[in-house]
Amino acid sequence: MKLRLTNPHASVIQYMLCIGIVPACTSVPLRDIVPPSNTVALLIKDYCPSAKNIFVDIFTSNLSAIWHEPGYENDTDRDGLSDKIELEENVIRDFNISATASDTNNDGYSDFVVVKGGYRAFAQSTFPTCVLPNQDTDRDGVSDCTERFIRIDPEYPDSDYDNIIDLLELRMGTNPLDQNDAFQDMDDDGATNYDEIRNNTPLDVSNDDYINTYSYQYTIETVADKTYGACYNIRIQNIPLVDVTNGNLIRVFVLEKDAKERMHAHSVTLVVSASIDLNLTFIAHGVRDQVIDGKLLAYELEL
Ligand SMILES: [Ca+2]
Ligand SMILES: [Ca+2]
Ligand SMILES: [Ca+2]
Ligand SMILES: [Ca+2]
Repeated sequence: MKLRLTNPHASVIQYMLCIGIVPACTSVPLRDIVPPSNTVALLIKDYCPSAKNIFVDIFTSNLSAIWHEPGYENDTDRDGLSDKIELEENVIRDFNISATASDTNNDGYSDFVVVKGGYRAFAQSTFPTCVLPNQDTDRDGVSDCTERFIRIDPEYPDSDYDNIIDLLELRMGTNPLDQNDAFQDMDDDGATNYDEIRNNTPLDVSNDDYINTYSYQYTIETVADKTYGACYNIRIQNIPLVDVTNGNLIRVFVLEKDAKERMHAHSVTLVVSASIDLNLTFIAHGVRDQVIDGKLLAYELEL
């Protein structure tokens, strides 16, 4: 069941209301505690913020997976909708989407926008023309076309100034236009929405031993002082992989603020085959919006 709102921010507000194909914000029995069968770690060595910028925080997301009650589910096309949702016959029929294409009708607006906004197939032809579907001016992982369409800021990675970038608010279920929701605790489990997004735990199911096995672990070490700020070694451990055919795409966002307190987002993207059978640590040197191809194993590994 979908609730269709007429408010111009409807598609944004709906995220927060947990409205979707599944019942909203309910508690359901959890699976037996089985830790992820495979995890990877990423060590970012010698990350130095741009001159005069200060390091704010780091966020990680395996874009090939998404929490969808009751578990951590595959998202083969990395659009923020689980395969489970996108393989439901009524959803395919109503929304004209698929589990293997993030933008099934190729109009520049992802299946996520279509489903979360409640735009059924007949309504999608009314969307504004998107000329540059891959343009992402603020580097927050959400295209300019989409940001304009859902009325968030395409030129600023954190539209509501709560230090969580727009992509992760959309994927995880907070409202990218509500500055107050970051430090609320939607599921009353003692972890703020901010911490849940940072650590990869669901906002609408109380954390328990099963969920905690999926929680990222961060270690941030200051390695050198510079005239303006410091440099860091950042280790992210326990990044769970899922078994998808096209590899897991893991993106780590590093947020900086400049002297005028403006936020800037940079990222490291790691593409790693789900078939690797070791718990590896990949190493990135700095954060330069680089992509590391974990299929080739042609980069530095810490074993
Ligand atoms: Ca999907
Ligand atoms: Ca963007
Ligand atoms: Ca935000
Ligand atoms: Ca919580």
